[in-house]
Amino acid sequence: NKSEPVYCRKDVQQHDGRNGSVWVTYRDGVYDVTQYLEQHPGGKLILQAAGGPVDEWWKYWAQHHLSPDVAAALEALRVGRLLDYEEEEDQERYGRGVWEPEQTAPGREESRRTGAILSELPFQTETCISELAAEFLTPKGKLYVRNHAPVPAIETSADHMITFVSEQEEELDLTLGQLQGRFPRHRITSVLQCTGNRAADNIAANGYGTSGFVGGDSEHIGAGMLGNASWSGYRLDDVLRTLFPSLSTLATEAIQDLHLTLEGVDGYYTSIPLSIALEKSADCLLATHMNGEELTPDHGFPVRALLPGIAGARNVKWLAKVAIGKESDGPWTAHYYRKAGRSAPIYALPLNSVILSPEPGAWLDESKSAVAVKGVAYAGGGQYPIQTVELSADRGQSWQTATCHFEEVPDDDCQGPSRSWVRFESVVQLPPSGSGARGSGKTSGAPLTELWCRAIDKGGNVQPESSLPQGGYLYNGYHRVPLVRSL
Ligand code: MTE
Ligand code: MO
Repeated sequence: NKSEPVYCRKDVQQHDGRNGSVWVTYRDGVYDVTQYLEQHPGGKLILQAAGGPVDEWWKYWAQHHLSPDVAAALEALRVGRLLDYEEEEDQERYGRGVWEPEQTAPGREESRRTGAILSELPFQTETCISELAAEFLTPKGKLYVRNHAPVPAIETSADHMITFVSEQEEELDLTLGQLQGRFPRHRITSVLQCTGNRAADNIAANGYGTSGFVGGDSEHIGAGMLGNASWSGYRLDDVLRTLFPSLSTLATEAIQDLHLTLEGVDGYYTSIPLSIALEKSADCLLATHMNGEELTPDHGFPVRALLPGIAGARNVKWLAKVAIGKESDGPWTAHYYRKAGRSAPIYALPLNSVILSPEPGAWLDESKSAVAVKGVAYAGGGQYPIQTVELSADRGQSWQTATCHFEEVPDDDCQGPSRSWVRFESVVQLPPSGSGARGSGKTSGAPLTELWCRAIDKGGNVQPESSLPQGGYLYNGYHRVPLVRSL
């Protein structure tokens, strides 16, 4: 379009949001995104690109590259053409230091070995089920990684600063060294689970499921965006009540209205109800260590929120700011990680259990009458700990009780119900060959049977046969593992 206005980079720079209008450039286009700010799923985060090229920023929040919607939305906002320029000169003038290419973070090689890589940048993995079955405490290199952006380069632990904000009192900057001098350390053993774990099962049951992961479909997301570790650091309730004494004078109703926004150095932020953060039995931590060792960069070095029983998405890594106030209006609270119909943000994880061995599709000798089964069960954010796990080899007609191992970490300081997983095992009797539940058994590769498992908590709650769609997240129906007959 020849009649289109032409702009140089300086012109675009004028529209960096400070004068109320926001322009960005993409390839040879100049776009006025001012009106779009309200609709943008990422909210005002787009301001990070204001007055300059949006590509760099897209590289950072990588989901944009994969969505044709984004390009279409942008094209509608085109106001002109960008003048050609020397690549080199642009680098110098517009290079933004924060978006350095990601370093190979320590521990990442092991993640590559033990997990299926969902994407390299941002780095995302799902741990292989066989790796999860091996230990009670998932080692750091085996815990799934779910990043939304590049890992921020943070060198220091003791000097790393967290800003604490409340509406009532003055803002406080405290380094981890200062927190260490003021607060006792505590250890909590807990599961960490991505809201999108078991997305494939959700798709099979409900036709829709999402891991929310950046870059593609979720049909392959099994049960490996899950791990169990012993986390240590400072209790969030301790820290907040000490730093903000006025919290203790607030009425319960006033607390009910407040939220705690947790913000990471990478720019990711989300909130949880303040009542959860202040609840002793919620056992929330500002965690600096995992299984007795410093966090690795991928898991939030030097400090992350560890919120037992609460969806992984709220467990903000590389914590920079902790603020009491309104519910976050950021994308990861207001747009993603919400319940059915986007009705409300997801917080608590549901009661769940998964079979870790045998793996789906495992071959079973036709002559065998029993199979050894192993797995894990956890209470999520529920009120009651795990009571028992049941297994079925005849599609729910009969159930056999598994043996649960209620392991404990000796110095665990958990005040509420255990948020750790419970490992279970059993030798499950298979229905006699030829019975309907085992299939005809004559075709090579035909499913022989399915193993099902379900967890029951001490309050009598039973994991459901199939769970309703929760915005595509949090599937907790019976875990079903198809087994295949051998020749
Ligand atoms: N915190 C920050 N700052 N940035 C992130 O991208 N991802 C969240 C959460 N905290 C994320 C974050 C999501 S969706 C999950 S599931 C967990 O971190 C994953 O933690 P892990 O990578 O240590 O397993
Ligand atoms: Mo997640």
